Amino acid sequence: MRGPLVFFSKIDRADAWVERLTRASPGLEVIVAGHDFSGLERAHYALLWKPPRGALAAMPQLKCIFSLGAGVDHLIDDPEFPRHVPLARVVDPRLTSGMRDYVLWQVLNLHRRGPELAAQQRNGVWRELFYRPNEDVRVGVMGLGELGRASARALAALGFQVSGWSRSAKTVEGVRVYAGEAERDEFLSGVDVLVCLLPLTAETRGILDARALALLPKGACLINAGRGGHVVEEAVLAALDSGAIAHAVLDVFAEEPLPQGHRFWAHPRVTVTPHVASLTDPETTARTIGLSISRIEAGLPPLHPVDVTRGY
Ligand code: NDP
Ligand code: OXD
Repeated sequence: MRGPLVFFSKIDRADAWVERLTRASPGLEVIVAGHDFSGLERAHYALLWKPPRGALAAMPQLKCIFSLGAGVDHLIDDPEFPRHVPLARVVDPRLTSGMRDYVLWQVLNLHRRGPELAAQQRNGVWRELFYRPNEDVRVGVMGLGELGRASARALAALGFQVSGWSRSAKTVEGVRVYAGEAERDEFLSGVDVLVCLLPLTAETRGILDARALALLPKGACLINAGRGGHVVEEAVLAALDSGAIAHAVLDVFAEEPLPQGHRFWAHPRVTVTPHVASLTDPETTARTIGLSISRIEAGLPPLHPVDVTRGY
């Protein structure tokens, strides 16, 4: 007997998700949870984005937990996360193309000196700003997973010199690849624009600290669309203030929403976007979740399972 799916997200449209989920899984009971998770003991499935701590412990009969995003740190950081329950994440062509486009947009904007041109316009200044050929610009992508690989390939197709870094060795056409701790410093020291698309795990938290930023060539730019916890905020601000880093594009933050008055908001060389680099599409994702539920009911694992021990 298939029990209900509990949906929780403070930012996504619950009505749209309920409609898509019930279309993808006819007969599935979907319960939209508020902040109080009591009374949900019957749940067999949970689809969650940043649930309150302890929420998962209130659902002891779960057969699978679905992250409403590609990242799962918002779930497994909960000390009460039930590690014996299968966990699945979003892997979806629309999420991937959304991120690819964000990375292309931000890299091109930095390369073509968009922030400086915008400042010139604000000040009524007409001055030609020159830019280098794409082939002379080195872009490095940290994380060569679903999102990193697609972004790296698209950057290479535009003619940039692209490198990538991941935990295990990879082959990505047109991309110079580095792997593991041993090759991280060499990777960082050869990038003019660094794009972070890592998952947040015990190993990657704070990975972009003062030491790592100091390895980048002077005047390099940073784009962080992974998680806020990847950067040490004070180190980024210090590198910007000293000119070691020319510009930082930040989509994700240690605290979201980014608190009012935070220095990132008004820093002239920081671009802030509100965690919109790519968005989960309810239509396609609900279909995948429907397939996963059918698989689980048939005794199979869900699609796109997460290795909880590894953290991604
Ligand atoms: P994947 O799991 O497909 O890829 C993760 C990549 O990171 C892999 O290449 C992996 O290496 C690498 N990696 C993990 N740990 C380490 C480590 N310790 N050292 C070096 N490399 C490491 O994830 P996705 O590409 O699907 O997503 C990446 C992240 O993007 C998400 O976890 C999320 O935080 C963020 N995201 C942000 C969004 C936004 O709107 N800002 C939207 C969607 C996702 P290996 O290949 O060897 O396993
Ligand atoms: C995700 C995100 O993990 O939106 O999908 O950050």
